[in-house]
Amino acid sequence: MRKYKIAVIPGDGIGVDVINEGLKILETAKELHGGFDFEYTHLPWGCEYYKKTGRMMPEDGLRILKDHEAIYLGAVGFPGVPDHVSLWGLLLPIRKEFDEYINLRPIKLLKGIQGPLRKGPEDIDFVVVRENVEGEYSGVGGLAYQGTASEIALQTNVFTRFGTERVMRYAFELARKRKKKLISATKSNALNYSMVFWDRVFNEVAKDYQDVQTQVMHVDALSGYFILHPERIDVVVASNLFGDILTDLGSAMQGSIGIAPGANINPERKYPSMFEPVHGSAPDVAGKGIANPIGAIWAASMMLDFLGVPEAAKLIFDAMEAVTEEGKYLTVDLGGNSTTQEVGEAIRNKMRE
Ligand code: GGG
Repeated sequence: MRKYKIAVIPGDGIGVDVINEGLKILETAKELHGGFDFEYTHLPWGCEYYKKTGRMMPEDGLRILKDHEAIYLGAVGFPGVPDHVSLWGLLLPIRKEFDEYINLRPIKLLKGIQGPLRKGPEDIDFVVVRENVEGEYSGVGGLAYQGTASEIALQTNVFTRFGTERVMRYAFELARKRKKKLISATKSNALNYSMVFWDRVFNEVAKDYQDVQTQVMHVDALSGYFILHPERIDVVVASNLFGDILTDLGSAMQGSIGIAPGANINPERKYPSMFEPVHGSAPDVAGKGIANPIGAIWAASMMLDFLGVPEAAKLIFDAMEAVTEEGKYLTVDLGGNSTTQEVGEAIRNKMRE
């Protein structure tokens, strides 16, 4: 029996509710599929932990996580702790330390969900490959002359050849397995060093993938293209910031940010990869039991796929989509009135059918 060591960090706000449902789904998948088991390490890290200790995770937190095959994360951030402190205290160090340089975010309209565009599930089905450890989120910068009229803030974008090339290659390989179409999100007309470099590396790597049809689009124009012609999109490769923004737009196209999953992957499997819903902790909804668990459940499905049990991943995905298609159990963000637990239970029941 294969046993997977999973570190579970529900984090803050609705993270706790949705990860709870995700864990129940994982248990059902294990029971129905058979042949694998989980060993969970439950880690109560996040803003509450910060309020008690002054840290989002213990000093040896990354060492503790390293001993796992995957990390299942809910959400980070809560009033009382500045957002940049919570993000840089937990989520971003994990991505960087474990070289999770691919952030994979499927933008797929599930059956039964209307979405804000007049498009069907066959029209919205693409993937954004976001560079996840450098670029605009490299954390390099500084403040000077604070509190004076001359105050300045610098935030440096770091694009390395190594980091840029590897994310491009990953995106080309993914496109090869799909419809062989890849769009690179750029802004090289204004960002005359970083994005000119990004374009140059993209065009160089493209020479090794002549079978993949490529397009280079400025990120502002690409945002409009998402809305107007999603059916023409297959795979998008984007820098850290552009990918973050584009995938929030994509999640709205999916009908709700509550649905969207994300996988932070170290493709070499040298370190644990991390799976999370795209949404944050939503303090306004926290504790009400109405958060949509689908993003977290879909992330659990992506985790099983990554761990090497694609049939169990598909069992979860199909059940999830059967529930949205039926439309009987939906949370408030999708126009329903079901609770987080009711949606989770409906998905587990579908898995058993
Ligand atoms: N689900 C994890 C979470 O809380 N994400 C909120 C967030 O601000 N994420 C930023 C990012 O993905 O870079």
